[in-house]
Amino acid sequence: MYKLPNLTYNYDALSRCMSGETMSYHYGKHHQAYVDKLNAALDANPEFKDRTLEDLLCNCATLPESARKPICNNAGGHYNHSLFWLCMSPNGGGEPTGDVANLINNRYGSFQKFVDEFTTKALGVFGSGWVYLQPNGDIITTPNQDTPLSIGLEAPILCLDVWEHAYYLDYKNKRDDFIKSWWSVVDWNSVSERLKTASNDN
Ligand code: MN3
Repeated sequence: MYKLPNLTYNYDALSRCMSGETMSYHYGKHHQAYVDKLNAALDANPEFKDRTLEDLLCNCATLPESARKPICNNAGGHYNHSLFWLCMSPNGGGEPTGDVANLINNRYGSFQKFVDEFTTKALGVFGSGWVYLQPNGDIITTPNQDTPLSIGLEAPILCLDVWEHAYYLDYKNKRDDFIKSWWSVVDWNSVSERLKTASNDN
């Protein structure tokens, strides 16, 4: 049985970017719904119950047609949101240092150019989807709740939810204002930990 991951901060702890109301709906209702529907999909397809979340996502294409959508969409929603909460902290913001700074500067020239590129991609997501920074420095997007794993890529080290439910209560239709303020809560320490894990795995 999948469960919501514990948050390491209160609902209103990120209020310089997202209100407590948004957090409580986003985590308590939207993320919870992906967890509940994933569990229901696995109840209906018990032969996949002992697979890990990552294994399900990496092998979406091989799941039988009837199980694929309910398992992959909801496993993706659970995976994406679990990562999203880790990418933010009340102590976040500022600029990365160390290996993350090197990755970004080598690839984009400066932190600001990286922010501009990530923002452009985030604004370019048509409808609902996600933006990711990959361990190799690529910035990629997925539609809906697809994940990098489900398209054969490595686990991302940073992600941003650009579904309307992530910002509509606080910013209405202004996705650009949401993205601008999101940088003030990004937890670069957690990004750095994931980059280390990715380098060790390779
Ligand atoms: Mn969401």
